[in-house]
Amino acid sequence: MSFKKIVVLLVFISFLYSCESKVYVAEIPQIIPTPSSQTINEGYFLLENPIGLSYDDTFKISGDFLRKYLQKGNTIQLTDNDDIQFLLDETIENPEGYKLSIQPFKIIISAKTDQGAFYAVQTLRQLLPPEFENGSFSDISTSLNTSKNASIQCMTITDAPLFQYRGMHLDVARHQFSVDFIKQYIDAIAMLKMNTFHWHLTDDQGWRIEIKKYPELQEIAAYRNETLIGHYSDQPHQFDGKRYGGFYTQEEVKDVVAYAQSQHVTVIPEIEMPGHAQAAISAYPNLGCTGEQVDVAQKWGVFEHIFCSKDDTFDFLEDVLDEVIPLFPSEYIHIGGDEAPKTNWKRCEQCQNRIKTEGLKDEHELQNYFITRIEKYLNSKGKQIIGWDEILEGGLAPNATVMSWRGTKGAVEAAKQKHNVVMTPTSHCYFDYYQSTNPEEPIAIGGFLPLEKVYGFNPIPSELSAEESKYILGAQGNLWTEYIPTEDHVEYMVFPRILAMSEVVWSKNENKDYTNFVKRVENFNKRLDVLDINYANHLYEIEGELISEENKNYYKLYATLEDKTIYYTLDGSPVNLFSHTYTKPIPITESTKIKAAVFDTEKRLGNVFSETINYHKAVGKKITINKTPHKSYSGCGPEGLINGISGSDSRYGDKEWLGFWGEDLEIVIDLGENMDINTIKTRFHNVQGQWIYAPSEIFLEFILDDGSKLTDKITLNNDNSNDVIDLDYTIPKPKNMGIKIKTIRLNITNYGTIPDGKQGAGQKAWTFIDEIIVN
Ligand code: NAG
Repeated sequence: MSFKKIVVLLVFISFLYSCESKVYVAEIPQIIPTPSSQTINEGYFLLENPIGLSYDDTFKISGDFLRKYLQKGNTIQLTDNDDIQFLLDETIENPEGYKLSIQPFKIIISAKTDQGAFYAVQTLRQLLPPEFENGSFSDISTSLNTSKNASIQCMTITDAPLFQYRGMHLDVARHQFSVDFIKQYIDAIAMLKMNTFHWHLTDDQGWRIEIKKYPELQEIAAYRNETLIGHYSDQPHQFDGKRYGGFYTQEEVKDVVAYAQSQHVTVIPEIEMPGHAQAAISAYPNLGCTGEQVDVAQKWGVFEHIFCSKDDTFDFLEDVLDEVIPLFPSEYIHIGGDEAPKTNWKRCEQCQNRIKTEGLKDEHELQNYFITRIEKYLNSKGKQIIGWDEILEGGLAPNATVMSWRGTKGAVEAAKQKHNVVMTPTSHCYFDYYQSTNPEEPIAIGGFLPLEKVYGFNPIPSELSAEESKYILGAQGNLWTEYIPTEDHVEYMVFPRILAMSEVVWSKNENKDYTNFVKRVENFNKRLDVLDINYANHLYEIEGELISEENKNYYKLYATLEDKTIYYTLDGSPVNLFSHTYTKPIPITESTKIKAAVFDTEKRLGNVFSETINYHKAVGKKITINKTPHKSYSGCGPEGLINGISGSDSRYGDKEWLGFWGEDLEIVIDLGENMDINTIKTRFHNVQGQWIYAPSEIFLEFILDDGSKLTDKITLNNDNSNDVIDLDYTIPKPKNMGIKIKTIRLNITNYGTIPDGKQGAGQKAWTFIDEIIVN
């Protein structure tokens, strides 16, 4: 210890003693993702110039990263002493694990690999004041006065990831983002100890990677003439009339890949096949089955122009892969495989010939032939393939890794066949879905994936045994960008959900706790502010639920952050600091409009929560459904269908809607007493692009007070593009005859297997049902 340091220590100790009220009580640091174990020790490491940093080539990437990080803003003078020291520790089991020991005059980073040490550095980074992020922490000599800020609490952290694959995906085909932004995206991935960037480079709406042998990919496939304005469901479709596009040159790709390597992030490129290929086919029509000249797609969805299975296509794809392979050191190449309608293959002579000569059963086996042939080629070049779970269709290519996105069924199937799996189910990993029910949210594709749901994701499907679970490599957050044209908007969709995902893939289940997590998010947001990263902030929003106890109904409010005070009104009037303070569930006896918000001592912190309870005759009564809602869309349970609250029009995943996959339903509402009932209303979601189809037929049965029954059959017109289909039924009663009803039964027939020519053809349709309003 240098003489100077001893003096500093003495000054510091006398400072602490001189102002007792300032004695600092150590808190567990607010690190995201939360480490495996952290122990607080006495004392501080003072950030005091000069600071020694020493490491050798074993820790080149992590050491260089820390050096650069500390030198932002030029406040810290680094020497090559060993105040901060990197040690090789072969006893650490997990190659990505590390130990970080903060001592009064030393910081020791121990790891078995540079990557492990890199994650220690990311933890250390979060122990420093946020201002270090942009070098605006200007005066480290102030450390003596602000022990909490510029000195680090002594502690020991031992840490390692739960999963080896920790990914984030970005679609640059629907909208493209600058190289600088892609690097910032990689920065965020690395900061959160994630290690994979899945770069979705080609799709129907644009081909974004330079392939020198095929110049028309750059000239034609990289540009679309115009783009759909607003949401796909807005009718009629309107277009902006502006040419849109661009591509990354191979030099830019190399630059991005090298940048990612300098942060221990692997870049997996995705070249989509055989579907989502319309951009490529627009440049080289011969690659399709019909030879037709098609445009680069200008709207979103699934397109029938897919790669033909003729040899010319394979020649093209092999040439493309020959240029892609040397750019990406990654073991994996993602070959897409999703959403390939077989319409053209069915009527294509060459594809039908291929089916015959290869002895294939049908077009699904042809899909398998396609993927397996590409896999063989890539394996021969030392690469492995990953594909979306449709690659299970017609048999799985021998060495393929499956990316399970349509729920977890694909994952279970693949793991049971001893194939590796990466989990990205739409229900928990699609960051293009809405994250709040707030009507002011920017437009999103649909769905509903709030922070808490991401946080609660367990990548291991419950159907798997411990042995089979080993095939689950990890999980990934996906960002499809149909509705995300700007970089700010990308950040908004990604943050804070990426924070939750980082903890899903890194932290042990027993260390996870949502209440504690959101507090850490609140703290982390300060770092994002300094980093100038845009994020959605729904931390100060409120949630509510109707509860029924002993035949009485109450409304319960919850704040995301438990330490905040909720104020509310019940007459729809604006909420302010003079409104009621919420202390216990509010009795509800009539239709009510609740407004509520979280305030600190002087101002409102978040958006105003507003909920309308439409008090109808079934509210709080008994309801049973013969099927359990799908676990990803179980809302607030069957009771949610008679809680007086309707779901939002666009967010079928909110807690008021219930989702069932391919099942017929019987719903019984027991009113408990005979009532005069005239109408039954409900709604079904019908967003066919997401395989949600309103049912065509519903049978209604009413049991009257004398035990007799009234029945009726209702036919719904679901063959249109309305997102929501209403059922609005008035009970036909003979004139002047009052009838009393005690039980209502609805038998809802699922739409069935989705027919050819419709989105999701061949799949089971989803049924989504909202509030059943009885009056
Ligand atoms: C799916 C498509 C994707 C689209 C996204 C939107 C996969 C594997 N495929 O329909 O092209 O952008 O959903 O959420 O996700």
